[in-house]
Formats: sequence, C-alpha cells, structure tokens
Amino acid sequence: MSALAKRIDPVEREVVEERELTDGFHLVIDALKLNGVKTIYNVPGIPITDLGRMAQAAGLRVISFRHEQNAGNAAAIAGYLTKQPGICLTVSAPGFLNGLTALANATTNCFPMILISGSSEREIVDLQQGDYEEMDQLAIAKPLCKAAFRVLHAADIGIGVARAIRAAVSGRPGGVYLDLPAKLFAQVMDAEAGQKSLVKVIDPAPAQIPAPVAVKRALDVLKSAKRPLIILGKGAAYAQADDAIRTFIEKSGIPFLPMSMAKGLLPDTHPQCAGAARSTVLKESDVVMLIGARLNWLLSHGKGKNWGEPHSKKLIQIDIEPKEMDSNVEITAPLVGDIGSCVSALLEGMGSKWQVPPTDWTHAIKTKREENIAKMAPRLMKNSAPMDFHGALGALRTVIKERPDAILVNEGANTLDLARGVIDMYQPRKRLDVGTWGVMGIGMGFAIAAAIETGKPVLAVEGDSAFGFSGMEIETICRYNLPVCVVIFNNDGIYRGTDVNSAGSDPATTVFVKGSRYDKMMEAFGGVGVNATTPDELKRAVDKAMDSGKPTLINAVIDPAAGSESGRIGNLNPQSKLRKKPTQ
Ligand SMILES: Cc1ncc(C[n+]2csc(CCOP(=O)(O)OP(=O)(O)O)c2C)c(N)n1
Ligand SMILES: [Mg+2]
Repeated sequence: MSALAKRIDPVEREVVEERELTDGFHLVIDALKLNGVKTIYNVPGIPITDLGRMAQAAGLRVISFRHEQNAGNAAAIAGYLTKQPGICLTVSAPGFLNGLTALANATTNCFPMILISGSSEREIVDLQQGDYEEMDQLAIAKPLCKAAFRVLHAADIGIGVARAIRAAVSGRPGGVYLDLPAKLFAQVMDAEAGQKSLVKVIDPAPAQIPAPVAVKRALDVLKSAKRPLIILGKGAAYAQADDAIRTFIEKSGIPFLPMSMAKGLLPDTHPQCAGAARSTVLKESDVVMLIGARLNWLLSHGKGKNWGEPHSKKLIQIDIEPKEMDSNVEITAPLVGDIGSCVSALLEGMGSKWQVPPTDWTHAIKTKREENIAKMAPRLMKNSAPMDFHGALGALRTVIKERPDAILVNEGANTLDLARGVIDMYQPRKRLDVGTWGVMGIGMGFAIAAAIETGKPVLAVEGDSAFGFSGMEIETICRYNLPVCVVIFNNDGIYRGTDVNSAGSDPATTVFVKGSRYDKMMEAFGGVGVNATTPDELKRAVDKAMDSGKPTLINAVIDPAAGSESGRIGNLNPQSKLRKKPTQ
C-alpha cells in the first residue's frame, strides 16, 4: 500500500486503491523535474518540510540553509550561472520575507530565480483572522519581482510552475514569486490526470532577433567613430555568447571596458582591455557601445564629468528590454534583442573590410593602461604585517592567475572595490559580487551555489562586515563539504576599525571587536581555520585550501587604518553642513 493510501480514511480506501492518485506535493516535484530543475535551495518548516524531504527522495538535490536570504541568493546566482531559474523554497510569512530581499535583488540584477513559499489558508488570511504565519504574500511580493503567481488547485500546479519558469527566463530575466498555500500540498487528484496537467516549457527564453535596420544603424554609428569604446555588462556574461562577443570585439579592434561581473568575458589582460584606463576611456571616447550594461549609477547615468562634459557622445545600446533605451540619456542607435543574436548580426554586417579604430586612440589607451598598472605593481608586492588591502590582494591576484577557472565571490566596501581593480579575471562568469545594488549578504549564498552548480573551487573574498550578513552559512559549507575557501579581510570594522565614539562609552558605530578570530568559527563546524598575518601566509593557506578542496576560512589580518570611508564610493555619502556640536 502506498504511503498516500495509508493516510486516507478506511472508508475511502477501497475507492482509492482502484485508481492511482497523486497530490500537490508530488505534482510540484514532478513539474520541477519535468522542466529540468535539479537543485532546490531551501529552509524547512511548515508547510514545506515534507516537500523538501520528498524532493530529496525523488532525486532532486535539496540544499538546506540556515537563513532564507542566503538560500535565495544561492538560487539567484544559480540562475545567473546556468540560465535556468534557480529555485528557493521557504516557509510562510517570516521565511518568505527573509527570502524577499534576495528575490528583489535578483530582479534588480536580472538573475532568473523563483521564490516558492508555502502560505497560510487564504480564507483566514483574507479575513485577517490571525492564522499561523498569516500574510498576504502574493500582494507583498508583486512589486518586488517580475511576476507573481498563486496556485489554488492541484490541477493548476503544472501551469503555475510553467508560468513561473517562463516569466523568470524570457526577455530580461528576473525574480518570480510562486505562492503555494498549505492546503494545496495535500490535495489529491487522479495520477494520470495529474501527469497530463504538467507542462514542459518549450523554448523558455526564445531568441529575440534584432531588426536589420537597427543593426545597420548601429554599425553606421560605430563606423563613424574616431574614439570608440565597448562597455560589457553582466548581461553580456549572462548571455553565454562568449565566442561571438570575443570575435566581435577582436574583429572590431575597439577597446572594451568590462563592468564588474563582466570581467573575464575576455581576459582582463587582453590587449584591448581598457579596465586600467577607465576614466580616460569614459571621458574621451566619442562613440560608446553598451552590451548588456545599463546606464545606471555604476556608469554615472551616462552623463556628468566622468563622461567628459559637455558631452557629445553617441551611444549604441544592445539590450533585450526596449524600455532600457533612453533611460538616462539619448541612445543614438538602440539595438533591441538578445545579446547573442545582436552580436552575431553585427558580426555579419561588419563584412570583411572593417576599419579598426585609429591608432592614436588605441595607443593612448595602451600608454595609460601601462602607466596605471606600473603604478600599482609595487603596492601589490608589499609583504607587511598587518597587511594592507593591496598587499593581501596581490597574493589573491596570483591565486586567480594560477587558477583561472576558480570562481571568485566578492563583497565588502574597500575589500570589494580594491579587489575588483586588483584581481584580474580570465574566464567568463567567474566573478560574482554585490551587483547593481551593492548589497551586503550575497557572499555565502553565492559561494555555495557556485560550488554546487559548477563543481569548481570557490574563493570568497569578504569584508569582515560583509561576511557577517551570511556568516552562519559556513556551517552549510562544512555540512555539504563544499570546496569553498572564505578569506575574511579583517580590519576590525566597516571601512576601517579605527573610529572612536567621542560622546560616550559605547563603541563607535562602524567598529567591531578588535582582533576577532573568524577562523575559529570554521573550526567549530569541522572546517579548516587559518589566521594569516602576511600575504605570503595568506597565499600559502589559500593554495592549500584550493588544492585540498576542504572547506576553509582564513582570517586575513588587515591594518584597521588601511581602508577609506565607503571604499571607492565615498562621494555618495550625504554631508552635513552643520559641523558644530549641537547645544546640550
Ligand atoms: C544590505 C546592506 N546593508 C548595509 C550596507 C552598507 N554597507 C556598505 S559596505 C558595508 C560593509 C563594509 O565593511 P566591510 O565589509 O568590512 O568592508 P571594508 O571596507 O572594511 O573592507 C556596509 C555595511 C549595504 N551595502 N548592504
Ligand atoms: Mg571591514
């Protein structure tokens, strides 16, 4: 007798045994499996504990986290790395809310993910009668994601899952919420009808071919350029059109600037890479082509002194989302379509007689780049204790150079901004970081999913504050024995560890316990903990971790005075004009 039949009233049993049955639990799992889902990132509890168990029993990998935000971040980055929506599973109200930051962040960053949350009884929630974990989750999720759906009948699970998948990955990818009320899971229906109700999503992210006239317009503008520049965004990395993008850039001869997560799409050491001459190329270029990059704050909205005022640049933008065009400044040549199709169309349209940019432009960039790299080189070799950021990053830069297929996860302020500049990337989609929002807390979730989805070693370089947002997941890393090496840049605080509270006995708002030993946390869970005080020690410890694949946490002792306020974006801090002390 099946486990299901056992739970059914004896009077009904006779009828039940005559036909095969299925229920909401099984249909959700079958629908996910049918659509190629292999992993669920989850935190158990009512009403989804059994769903997680059954999914595991049915051959799905179910990774249980300590907090839903981390499970959600894991799902989001799994989506980014694979182009399949990552699945996060949570309980109702508080678990749902914990997952919501990750869902909103995924939507902002265009990562496809589906947050599936169990919810309480609709009838009670809608009358606000105080159900267990009562919350109108669908309404709350809606403005924070690309699409939100609720399934009330077992027979609609197939359609609900299909809609969620298509919404997450088609067009501009993003986060989707799927609300599954507790009652749905136990709903029983005929197994054959249930099977038939499932939907396999065909061509979930169809190619969107650009209009030939738009391709021609873009090429004409590009041809007219004297000082062209290509900016690669993480959309270009997501597209997995690596060969086409590389061929296009090399054939065009145009210098390129990778945004943070686009680093490595072409190696940072590529002769056309203008990463080390960023301010020069932004200011002095006359035509800029954006590929999967948006003109948001990270690019100063495409205007102002960083872009060289008064600016008369022409912009070409490739994006799958038509509304992106003219979002901040006029786009001379909008090219709407998926990046693979657009770049291939451009390549075709270039023909065999493409004129590479004038050498005075490319030479000027080369000179600037070499100058900046030479300026930084001695700082990266400083072998002092305590370390400064550059000395420690010099060691990690070598690690990634020697292991270009490792994945680098990075968050913090100084730890983020300086690592971005110092650590060269060599392969696509190997750098995962705080993205569009500069959000802290992605670290351990991203590291876990990166290890699980790719099987590659992961190096997570974390500010001590940044790490705290997801630090408990080192237990998860140890539990699943993942090849993750966490390096904490421990400078005793946020930006610096030197602030003093002049008004009283409490510590200043930005400092932590001095001399903390984060490595001891890892030992508590059976992982390897190392305290590193010099770049040499740091390099040796990371190499050992990467060679062994053992979960490792290295407490890298950084000079508390070495950092600057807000890293490289201190200019965004509002300043009080009232310098005087308030009168008592
Ligand atoms: C969710 C969230 N909360 C707060 C912040 C503000 N914030 C920006 S960077 C940062 C931490 C910086 O300190 P740390 O990670 O130690 O890096 P450091 O500059 O010291 O290397 C914080 C709290 C944020 N970006 N995201
Ligand atoms: Mg810090």
